Amino acid sequence: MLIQNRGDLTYADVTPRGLYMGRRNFLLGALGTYGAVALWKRLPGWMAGAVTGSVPRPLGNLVPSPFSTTETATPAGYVESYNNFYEFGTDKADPSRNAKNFVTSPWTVSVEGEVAKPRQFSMDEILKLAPLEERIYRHRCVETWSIVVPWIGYSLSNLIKLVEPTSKAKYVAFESYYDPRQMPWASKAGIQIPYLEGLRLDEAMNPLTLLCVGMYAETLPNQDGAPVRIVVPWKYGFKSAKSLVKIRFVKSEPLTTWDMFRGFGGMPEYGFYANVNPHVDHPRWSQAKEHRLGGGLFARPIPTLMFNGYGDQVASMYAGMDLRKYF
Ligand SMILES: Nc1nc2c(c(=O)[nH]1)N[C@H]1C(S)=C(S)[C@@H](COP(=O)(O)O)O[C@H]1N2
Ligand SMILES: [Mo]
Repeated sequence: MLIQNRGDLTYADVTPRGLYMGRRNFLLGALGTYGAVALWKRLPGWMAGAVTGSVPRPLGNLVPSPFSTTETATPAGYVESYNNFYEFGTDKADPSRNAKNFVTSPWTVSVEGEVAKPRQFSMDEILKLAPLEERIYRHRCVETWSIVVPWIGYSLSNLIKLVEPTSKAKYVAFESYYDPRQMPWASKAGIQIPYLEGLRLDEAMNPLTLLCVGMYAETLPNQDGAPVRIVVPWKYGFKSAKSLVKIRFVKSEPLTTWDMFRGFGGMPEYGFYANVNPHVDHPRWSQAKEHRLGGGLFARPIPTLMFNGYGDQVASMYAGMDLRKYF
């Protein structure tokens, strides 16, 4: 079994009841909650699967995090059904449908490059490497939608310290899983696959950078990056590589999928840093405002905050840098 439920603290113990019920409310909001739950339990498996994707397992012993926002979490249904995961299709609804049978066990993450102690981690090792925290983060996609997610994981720095980066390690490159047999949509995605991302070493060491193994008190659904992904809350969503298989420490800025991408007329559209910044627009749209998923059909866009509101913890890493040039 991939996941061991190591405690008896349930999600309901650490999370308000209303949030815990979010997924069912989203799916069946028109019905009363009790009726909805009763109906949910009767749904044939294929119907339930069509909406939620894989069947995540509960994760116990979650420690609350001082880095959590007090904002209300987005109902899980949105976070599980409106995704970017180009390996499983480019439409937001594709990953929840196409990743259903994605095989994520057994799984290993290889950590290599400029480190004194390169090694492979099994998923069991990753799950036990540090206490699992629930971190409620704002999460901002470059396409102007945003969500608030109770992610589960711990600071990536815990893993980085174990492998002991050498003095030559200045950047960290992340590589996502790619299997053309399981991900036949990837070849038509129009971007470089395997999905490559990267951070500067200090960004990767920042306590906010999360090695993420779950959300909403359960393991990650396939479409959200099972079994392990990165979450970088002050950057646009594309920096958060899903379904990680390789972490490589390198001397110079690594090539990434989106800074290699060329849009209309051969124009670059995405930079390496990708810090959330309301003052630097995307070539095709303004980045000044965002739409909170789950806010209802008539909700107004809300102003986007510099560094997605995490400036106190991260702004000093960019002191003296021109963030229009290094966007
Ligand atoms: N491997 C991989 N990782 C990926 C992507 C992808 O297409 N492939 N999309 C990125 C983008 S653009 C966003 S906004 C987030 C979305 O994460 P979510 O679906 O869990 O909200 O995943 C990021 N990580
Ligand atoms: Mo995104």
